[in-house]
Amino acid sequence: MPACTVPRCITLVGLADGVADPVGAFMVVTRSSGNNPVSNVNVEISFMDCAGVRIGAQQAAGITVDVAHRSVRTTTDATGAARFTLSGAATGTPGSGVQSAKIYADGMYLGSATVGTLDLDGSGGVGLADFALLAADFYSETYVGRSDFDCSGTVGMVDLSIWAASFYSHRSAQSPSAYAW
Ligand SMILES: [Ca+2]
Repeated sequence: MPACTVPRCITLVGLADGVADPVGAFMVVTRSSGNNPVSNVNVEISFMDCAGVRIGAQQAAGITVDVAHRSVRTTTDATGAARFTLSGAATGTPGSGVQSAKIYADGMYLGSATVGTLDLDGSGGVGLADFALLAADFYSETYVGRSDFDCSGTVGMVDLSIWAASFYSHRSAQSPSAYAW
């Protein structure tokens, strides 16, 4: 679809009291060629090519988790927006690279996004064990998408500050209780 808006970065977050950290909110907006919003479009985020990334089995109301296709989906509202805040984590090993998540609207490819994970080891929410992994990514010679929260193409000081803000907010204090994959 022309004139659609897709994120370049997706950040998987932890939870607090069972609610996914709102810092991870993003949306895909679908518009017609006449630039009008299109409602009831099925928007799917595919993580099939995102090695080292896992998604919480239980997401917010309205978001369907498709285990077989390693994707999540929801439909656009009256403003053409499909809204997501996804709980998830890295597997603890570096994986997923640049623009690895693929975004589709009613099966049509719209674009792709880099996937960051604030909870890098997938347990205990966002904590100091994750910071150790983040620091390793920061010093790594190899690009690591999971720690590139601003999807700049490198892991730098901005990413460290984004992670620290999450840590101190305590809104990602829990990891998902179960993972879809
Ligand atoms: Ca953790």
